[in-house]
Amino acid sequence: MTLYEQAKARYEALGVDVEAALAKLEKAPIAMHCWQGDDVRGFDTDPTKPLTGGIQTTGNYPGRARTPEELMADIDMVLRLVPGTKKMNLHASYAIFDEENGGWADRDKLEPRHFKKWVDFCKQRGLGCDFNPTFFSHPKCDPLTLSSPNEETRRFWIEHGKACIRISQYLAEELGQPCIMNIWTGDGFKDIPADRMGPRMRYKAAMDEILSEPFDFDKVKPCVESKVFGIGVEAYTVGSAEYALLYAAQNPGKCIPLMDNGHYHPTEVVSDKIPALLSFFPELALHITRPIRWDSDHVVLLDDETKEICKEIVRCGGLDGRVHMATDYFDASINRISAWVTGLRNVQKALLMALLTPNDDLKQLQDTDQFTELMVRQEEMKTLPFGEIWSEYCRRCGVPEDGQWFPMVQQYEKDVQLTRC
Ligand code: RNT
Ligand code: ZN
Repeated sequence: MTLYEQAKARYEALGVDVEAALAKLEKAPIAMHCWQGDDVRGFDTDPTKPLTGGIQTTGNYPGRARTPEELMADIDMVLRLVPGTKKMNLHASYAIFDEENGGWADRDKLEPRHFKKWVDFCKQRGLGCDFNPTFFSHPKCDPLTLSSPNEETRRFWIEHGKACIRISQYLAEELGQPCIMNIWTGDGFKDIPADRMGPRMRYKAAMDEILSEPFDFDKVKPCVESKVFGIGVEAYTVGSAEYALLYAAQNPGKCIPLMDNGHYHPTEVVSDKIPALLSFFPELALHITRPIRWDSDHVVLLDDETKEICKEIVRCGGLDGRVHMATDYFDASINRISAWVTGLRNVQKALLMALLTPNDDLKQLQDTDQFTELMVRQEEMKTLPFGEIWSEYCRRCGVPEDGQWFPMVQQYEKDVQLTRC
């Protein structure tokens, strides 16, 4: 018996169908955020200007992708090292301008043609693509966007949102997979506001206008992402948790809620919110990240909360299309490819662990008040030979096992990334 077969037998003794788990995981799409590769800078504004919107990358590790070609090459490297079904996740600021498509266009004037190169990239690799309007790092942030009291500012950003709906529809149609289009703004105030409701009413009206742009909800899934605070907007964010959740609740068939697990108070957990939301919403979207003390967007580790989030995704039927998963983190202090790969592989690992759990049996113990046995069984799961199943999964997906991929990143860093300085 191989090590895999031995490990498989251990899980099967607990009633787990290992083959079914592997097959299910391989099909579950995870959207890979393009912005880990270049520290969220994009290609449409001056890359030397700092990020705005309350988000921040820290670190100046060498090798940042500076052009679409470099970013695509880096993404290709990541795709080779991460098992399972990936899709791309682009921000509008990653529009590619060239002479053929008329050169630079401002965000309110973006068109599908500015994403044609990404479509070609995705088609060649069989990937779907998610999308995000970019309401930050732009001179038209005053600093508010969709909630600005300035009519001209608001109009500009509404037009951006509508343009992004059209681009999302184009991506979905070209690639034959739904496009999750996430609306997040960093709108908020550093200090105690005098009017908390006005900005929210303006944001709501602006969202209504954006979503009045025609789209097919089977193809384009607009989301709204909430946040508790950001750097420079410590006192108040317009798109708070209640605001975003209720906006989505009031717009069924038009908007779904997106939870980023860096966007809550430190003792709140998204794992518990997943079943709460799925009790009401047919679908929800996630940004999987790792907050340390605040929304620091650290690389996702195989930590307890990541595992718990993935357990809830699996148990609540999330892999059957109800939960749209995406990663969202940006670490500029380590090799960016390694950051991407580590986080994406960890999401895959946590999902596999959840799929290798005898969830029905454990539920049965809970429903029959057998909490002593439930604790023992759950604890014993933790020392099963998971690594052998994971290695087998990597082999079947044609990607390197743990221990094999990092030397490839080191080589790529030497050959490619370090020549960029
Ligand atoms: C910011 C939000 C948002 C961004 C990306 C770049 O706190 O999490 O999702 O990280 O859109
Ligand atoms: Zn996010």
